[in-house]
Amino acid sequence: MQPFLDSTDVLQDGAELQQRMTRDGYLFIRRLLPPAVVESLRLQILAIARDAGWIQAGAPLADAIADLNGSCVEPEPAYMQTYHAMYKLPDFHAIQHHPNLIGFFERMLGESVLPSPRIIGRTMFPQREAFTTPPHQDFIPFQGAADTYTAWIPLSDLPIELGGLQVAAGSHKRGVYEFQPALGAGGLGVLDPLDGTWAYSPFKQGDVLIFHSMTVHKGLANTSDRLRMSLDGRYQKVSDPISPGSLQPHNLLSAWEDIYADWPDTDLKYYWRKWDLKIKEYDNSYHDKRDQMAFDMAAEGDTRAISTLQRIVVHDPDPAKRRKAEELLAVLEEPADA
Ligand SMILES: O=C(O)CCC(=O)C(=O)O
Repeated sequence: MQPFLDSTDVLQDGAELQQRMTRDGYLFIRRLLPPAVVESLRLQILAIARDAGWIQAGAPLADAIADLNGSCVEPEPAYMQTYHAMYKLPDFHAIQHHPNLIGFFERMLGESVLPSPRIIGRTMFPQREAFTTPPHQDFIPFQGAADTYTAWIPLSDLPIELGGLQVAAGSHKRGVYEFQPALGAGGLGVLDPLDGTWAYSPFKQGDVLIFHSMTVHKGLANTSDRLRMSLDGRYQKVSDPISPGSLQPHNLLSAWEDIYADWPDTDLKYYWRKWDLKIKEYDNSYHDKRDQMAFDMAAEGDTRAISTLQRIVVHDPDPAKRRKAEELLAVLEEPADA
């Protein structure tokens, strides 16, 4: 595996950032965010994780030593309940608007930038390697403009045992790849192994990995004894279209009114309403295909369908489809190392 190309030295050069993004489909910037800003948010999130029983009570909070009795994965109800409390933190959202991030995207895109309200937080328990994020393209879940970019922000240093994220350099030039249901975030995996293209480096707190919505990327397993926490936020030109779902909270179980209920007065609330955004309807065909494949695989006893079925149960508007997913989940066993 090759190390990330480090673009920290061209951070102020918008044309060079755009050129490298066009060529490689990703940019890796050391200390794009001040570590103190990231650490402050991490400790707030960890306090919620401790209250949920995700962290060993006797160990220092900052060490984030996992309590495996609390182990869960998105979108299981136990995970979503705690995630909801994290999602209500104002700093969870404010970090996406940090001037260093906005300035970076303005230079690269050459115009005003829209941070997508649907920011995502992830907690990866150790010893759930089967649920490591499979290779995928963010275009399928997010859609809107293909020229949408993800900023992946680890909340701590990530030495290799904590895992992290890998990107397939140059993979953004070939449209949407063939996929099938897979365990882990998103519930689908790209079939092409993309051998020889994978890039990864250990992260330091404050480092940010940015990639195009068509760039294939995947998780690296957390083999440590600690929780791995990260955020991923999306950015695009204000003038480009966005899908309705990108304007909704990621946890979906609540509305913005609920998330904002205890916030002080801040212009971060509903910040996107100041623009006259172009809305582009979501194309459900990718998820319809994924879901049908998951039903077929589950009927054969294939446990790789589990994450897709869990997503149907939580998110699908069709009660018959939700019921079918529940029935299939009830008879599928989790993979042994999960
Ligand atoms: O953090 C992860 O494991 C997955 C993140 C991801 O896939 C993303 O940011 O699009």
